[in-house]
Formats: sequence, structure tokens, C-alpha cells
Amino acid sequence: MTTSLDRPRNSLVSLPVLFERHGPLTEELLLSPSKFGIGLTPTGLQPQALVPSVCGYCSTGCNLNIHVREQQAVGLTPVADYPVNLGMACPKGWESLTVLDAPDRATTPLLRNAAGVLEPVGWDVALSTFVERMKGIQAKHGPASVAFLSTGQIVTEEMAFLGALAKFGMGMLHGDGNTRQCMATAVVAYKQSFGFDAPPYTYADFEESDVIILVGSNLCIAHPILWQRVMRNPHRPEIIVVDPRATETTMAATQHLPAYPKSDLALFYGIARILIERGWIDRPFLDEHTTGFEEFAQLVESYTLDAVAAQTRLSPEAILRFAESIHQGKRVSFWWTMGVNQSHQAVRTAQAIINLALMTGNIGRPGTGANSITGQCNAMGSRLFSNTTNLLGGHDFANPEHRRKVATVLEIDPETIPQEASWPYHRILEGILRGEVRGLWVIATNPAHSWINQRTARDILDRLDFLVVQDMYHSTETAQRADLVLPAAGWGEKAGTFINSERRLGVVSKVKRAPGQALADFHIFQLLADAWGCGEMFRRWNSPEAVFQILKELSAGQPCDITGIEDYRMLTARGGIQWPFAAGSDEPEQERRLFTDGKFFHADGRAKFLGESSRPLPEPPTEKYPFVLLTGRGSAAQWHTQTRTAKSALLRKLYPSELYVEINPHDATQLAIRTGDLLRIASRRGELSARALVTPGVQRNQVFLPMHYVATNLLTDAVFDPYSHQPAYKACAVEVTRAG
Ligand SMILES: Nc1nc2c(c(=O)[nH]1)N[C@H]1C(S)=C(S)[C@@H](COP(=O)(O)OP(=O)(O)OC[C@H]3O[C@@H](n4cnc5c(=O)[nH]c(N)nc54)[C@H](O)[C@@H]3O)O[C@H]1N2
Ligand SMILES: Nc1nc2c(c(=O)[nH]1)N[C@H]1C(S)=C(S)[C@@H](COP(=O)(O)OP(=O)(O)OC[C@H]3O[C@@H](n4cnc5c(=O)[nH]c(N)nc54)[C@H](O)[C@@H]3O)O[C@H]1N2
Ligand code: SF4
Ligand SMILES: [Mo]
Repeated sequence: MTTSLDRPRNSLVSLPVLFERHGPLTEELLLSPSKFGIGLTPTGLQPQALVPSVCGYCSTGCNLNIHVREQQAVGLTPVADYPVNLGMACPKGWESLTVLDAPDRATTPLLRNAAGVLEPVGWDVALSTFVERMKGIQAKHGPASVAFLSTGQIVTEEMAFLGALAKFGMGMLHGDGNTRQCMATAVVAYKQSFGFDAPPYTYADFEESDVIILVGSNLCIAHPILWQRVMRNPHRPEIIVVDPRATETTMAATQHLPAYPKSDLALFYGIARILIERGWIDRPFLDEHTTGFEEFAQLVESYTLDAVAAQTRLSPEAILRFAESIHQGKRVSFWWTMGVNQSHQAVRTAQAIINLALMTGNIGRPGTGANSITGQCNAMGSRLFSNTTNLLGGHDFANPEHRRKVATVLEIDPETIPQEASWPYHRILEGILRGEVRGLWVIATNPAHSWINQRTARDILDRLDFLVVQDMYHSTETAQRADLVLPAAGWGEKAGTFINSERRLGVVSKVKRAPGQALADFHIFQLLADAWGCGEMFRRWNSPEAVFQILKELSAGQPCDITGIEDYRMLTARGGIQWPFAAGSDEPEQERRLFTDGKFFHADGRAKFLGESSRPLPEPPTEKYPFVLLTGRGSAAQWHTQTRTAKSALLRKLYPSELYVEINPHDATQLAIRTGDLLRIASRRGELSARALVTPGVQRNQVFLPMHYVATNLLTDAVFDPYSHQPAYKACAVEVTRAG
């Protein structure tokens, strides 16, 4: 089915706002934002210097020139010749500086007093309280009774510092990040299939494909500048979007396949079966570069066209056309995001996509690939260097040789390195529930809004003996529950590096002083290391640049080797550099993809076919709860739990202030609902009210809620993929009625 919704090709404002207020103002907003008052210097003063810095929101990794005058950041413009954004930025990027000046910035440490109120204290008290309480808990309940939850939104040098300090300095065993909510599936899928967590593409692939397949990705609003790269593709590509909803992205699709939620796995197995049956596969590539194809071919045997059409609720014609497009394409690229990663069968779905790329030989060549698009600005840094699931540098905690190597680089006793990876996020929360974890340190993430099934999540956080939250703002839902708040500098107020979706390292610059006594996370980790008594271990970790040199050493010999990058200056001069770039290797080209030689990272050099039968929805609709609830991003102007983006008056104009729910016109008629009516949405776990947005974009018996409003996760169901342990945020059963 192709949708014929008459919508603009670029939508930077959210659908409801677009429908109700503005009409399509979008391409213009993207290309000349200053007309709308975005990014202008408040003073109109000419800058004395332009300082380039990678954007601090999404993983696209646009480069922005910060206008600096008298040591004040006064405005910004996108860097014209950066290979990622080519002079463009989205509204969040343009408004990056504005949100730093919000009145609810945490400007001093805050400690909960006897009356239960958070009260300003000095750093000396904050540090000694941290150490006293956390060590006290460890003394009573063992070192693993204290854990941390971190993020994909701080610089790599800070992530590595945190992971090393917590595990090697403070003796913690468990620490995970919000990347579990986001990229864990892609990590596991790539590791199992390719032998390393290695997204193979470069952004130029968006422009070089003749068939672009986007699965569970609303690229137009979640990665607006990558969407621009698609729009620049000169080959009139077929754009195929698999998403149960018609979205801003499907507006420009040539084929939209609104497959039933979580039926993607069956769909891709069905496609694989058609390709095999018709001989539309690349035999020489399979024979030379892969293993496991025969078993996989057997597995997909039962996914007949009729069976798949029934499961996906797509027409057999639409499925066949999809398969034909893959066959006819010369350069087919497959891209996926949260519609795949957040599912009860997420890893196998991601691998079903990888398998399609492998069996058609669409990998390692321009315009091809099985490409997971990352979410946060530095999720890729966290995947390699956060010391949570992987030992620093993409190493393995369980591998004694890896532990020795890391210990040697860090000049520490190998015995200080845990011999197993951390518990994943939900196990840490279960550990709290069982009383095994009693102290928690939360850095740059807001679980009291973003974690799945909030009723349980908040109850769990409230059971802790001691909760420390390190954030830019004291007002976040999680900071408000903390015993101790540590005030952190944000993007723009500190330096380091990010790694974007296409593996490109880029420099983040300090262009502003943090307010009050707020400190860079880096500095907070240094102070805590000293206060804890393990400062000596981090003697060499005296600046982000110094840590970057350590990270290089840690990466040596790994697929993500970055020993060829001299320093930050080199990164800035080259427009960022993609990994790998090993010392002594050829001068790197500006755009590079992996697997051009057909060699993968498994010991036998081959990629693996992996698969498993599809499973039904964990919480299918019932008579009482007849709708499937989908959740996700609402607009290009909103970022996650809105601690940052809600602070910009300009961004606030681009999305509705109240929670809304997308509902199909047929269902609306049945329930006598019109756009703007207040609805009650209830799941087995909780209920909320939201304004109706009646739109044919969602299918009958499905509704969609954006994740940016705190109520949404009252409804979601804590179900996880068995391999990646990523939460399945995107499908649970709900009831919809008129409120009141
Ligand atoms: N403006 C903005 N941009 C962002 C972010 C943000 O908060 N705001 N967050 C960033 C982060 S961290 C991430 S992870 C990315 C996320 O980027 P995306 O994954 O593109 O965003 P989502 O809206 O979460 O999900 C994408 C789509 O999945 C669809 N979907 C739901 N269930 C299914 C299913 O079963 N199958 C399929 N095929 N599709 C399904 C939804 O309808 C939705 O349109 O965005 C990044 N960029
Ligand atoms: N229902 C539903 N829920 C979802 C999703 C969904 O699709 N549906 N998506 C999930 C996904 S993919 C993600 S990634 C998560 C995101 O969930 P979160 O990580 O909880 O969301 P953010 O709002 O990005 O939280 C980041 C926090 O870090 C703070 N911060 C920013 N910069 C810094 C810094 O430099 N230092 C410090 N110390 N703090 C800083 C911000 O103020 C903010 O409080 O949400 C998940 N939740
Ligand atoms: S697309 Fe992403 S990286 Fe680029 S300006 Fe927008 S938020 Fe920043
Ligand atoms: Mo994410």
C-alpha cells in the first residue's frame, strides 16, 4: 500500500501543529531558520571567533560553528563544509545555546535534609556525603550493592572515566546506560552476525543508493539532517518505509508498508523466502563470505506469502513488490531504528534485516548496507568506551587476555577488573527490588520519565537507601527523587569527543562557562576519585585530551582502532574521522564504509546467518484492551524527556504543549471522538489523559503516543528482548475512552 497523504516532504514541526496552525513551512524553516528567529545572536553582535563543535542532541553529529565574542557564545551557524551536515542544522541544533541559560539549571550541589527537602550545600559536603554513604552501603552489603546508570549523551572521555572510576576505583560490579533503551539490540545483532559491534555505513550511502529501505525509523523528524541526505540522492531512489504508522518519513516514500506492529520478523523471513525461491540471491557472496545460510533458508521455508500476508496484514502484492524492488536495486541499503530495536524479538528482527543484505550481496559497496542508525549524540562512544557491557575499547570482561591488556594500558592490577559484564539495566532495577542494590548513581539520564512501566520504575527508585543524580537541571523527574544532586555542566560548557552513527569521531568544544558551581562531569569524576581515595589510579586522566590518548591505546588492534588519530586538532582539521584509523595505515578518506573486502570480524572472516521463529505480541489486544499502543518521537523539536528542549521558547512553538494521541478516523467515529477531545487511555498498568488527534496515519485499532510527555510510560509494558534486554516500548494493549 502506498499512502497518498498530501503532506510536505520535510516536516520539522510536529504533525498536530502542522495540521492545526501553520501549514507546511518546513523546507524554508530548515534552510533559512534565521527567518524564524532561530540561532540569531541575541545581541546581533559580530563574532570575533568561530569555534566548531559537534551538536549535543542526536547521533547525526552535525557540526556547528559557535560564534564567540568576548569569551561569550553569542550565536551559532552550521559548518558548511563538514561532511555530515553540509551547512544544515535542525531546530534543536540551532537552539542549543538557549537551553543552557534556563532558570532550573542546577548551580550548586543539593542534599536532601531531615525535613525531606533538597537544600544547597558546598561541593565539600557533597563529595564527602557521596563517599560516606556509598562506602557505608558497600561495607554493609558488599561492593556490588552500589551501581550506576549512565548515558549516550556525555563525551567519550567522560564515559570512560565514569566506567573506570566506578568499576576499577570504587569496586562496583554493575553499571548500565540509557543506551540499553536504545541501541542494545543493534549491538548484540551486529556482534553475533559480524563478530563486532560495527555499523558498516557512511552517510554518503544515503545519496548513493537506488533503493533505500527504512524500517521502524521516522528519519524525517528523528534525524532531520540525515533525511536531507536522502532528499539529496540524485538517483531518484525507491524509498520503502516499513512502519505501522504513516509518518513524516512515509510522506516521501514510494512504498509504505504499514505492517502490523512487531510483524517485521515474519515479513523479512517472507521476503527472504521469495528471494531464495526465485533465485534472487548472490550465491558467490554467500559461499565466500558467510556461514549458516542453508539453515536459515530452511527456517524461512514456512513463511509463505499467504502466511506472511496474514500476519503482517499487508497485501501479497505489496510484499511481492517489496521483494522485487530489492532484487531490481543495484545498490540497496537497509536502515533501521527503534521500530526494530524496541521489541520482544528485536535482535532476531535486526538480524533478519542483516540477512537480507547479506543474501543479496548488498554490503561493503557504495549505497548498500545493513545499517542501524544510532540515537543519541554519543551512543556510539558509549558502546565502545563506557565500560558497562564491554570492557573499555570494545573488549570483553570475560576474556583474561583483554583484561590483562586493559590493565597494562591503565597501569592497574588486572584483578581490579571484573570478570563479567554488568547486569543489564532491568536486572539492576530488579536488584534494587530484592534489596541487593541499595545505592544508585544516575548520570545524564532521566529514568523516572524514560524507563518502561513508570509505576514500578518509580517505586523501585524510591526504595534506594541513597540515590545520587548528576544532571544539568535540578528539576528532572529523577533529580526530584534524589538524595543528592550533583550540578553538571552541559554541552557547550565542556570539551571532549563524540562518535556519530557512521563511526565518525568529532570534537565538542567548550564555548561557555557553566552556571554557578556546576562542573563538567569530567571534573566531578576527578573530584570523586580523590574523595574516594583512588585518585592515584587516575593520575594520567588529568584532561579530556589526556584521556583521549589513553582511549587510543585501549583501541589498538581492535576493529575500532583509532591509534592513527593524533589529537583533537587533527579531528577538527579533517572534518572528523571515522573508525577504524590505525596508526601507520593510509590517509583516511572522508567517507568510509566497512567490509569492502568482504571480510567480517568473526575468526573465520565470515558473517553469520542467524534466525529463529517469530513469536506473537507479548500483550495482544483483548476485548477490554482492544488497541495496540505505539510510542516514539513526536517532533523534530522535542528531545526525549524534554529537560533541554522544553527550555526554548522557539522550540515550544513547534509542538503541542499537551500530550496528544493519534487515533484512526474509523475508531474515532465509533467512539464519537473528534480532534481535540480529551481521551482516557488505560493499560493494565496505569492510565492517562491525552487530546485526540484524529488521523489516518495510524491504523485501525492502533494508537500512538509521543514519549516526550511524562505520562506515556505509565502505560508501557516491561517486556524485554531475550538477547539484548532492550525494553519493548513500542507495543502494548490499551483501552481508549472519552475522559470524564
Ligand atoms: N527530534 C528528536 N530526534 C531524536 C530523538 C528525540 O527524542 N527527538 N531521539 C534520538 C534517539 S535517542 C533515538 S533512539 C532515535 C529514534 O529514532 P526513531 O526510531 O526513528 O524514532 P521512534 O519514533 O522512536 O520510532 C520510529 C518509528 O517506529 C515505528 N514503529 C513502532 N512499532 C513498530 C514496529 O513494530 N515495526 C516497525 N517497522 N516500526 C514500528 C513508530 O511508528 C515510529 O514511527 O531518535 C533520535 N533523534
Ligand atoms: N515510551 C517510550 N519511552 C522511551 C522511548 C520510546 O521510544 N518510547 N525511547 C527510549 C530511548 S531510545 C531513549 S535513548 C531514552 C532516553 O531517555 P533519557 O536518557 O532518560 O532522556 P533524556 O531526556 O535525554 O535524559 C538525559 C538527561 O541528561 C541530562 N544531561 C544532558 N546533558 C548532560 C551532561 O552533559 N551531563 C549531565 N550530567 N547531564 C546531562 C539532561 O538534562 C537529562 O535529564 O528514552 C527511552 N524511553
Ligand atoms: S540533526 Fe541532530 S545533530 Fe543535526 S542539528 Fe539536529 S539534533 Fe543536532
Ligand atoms: Mo535512544
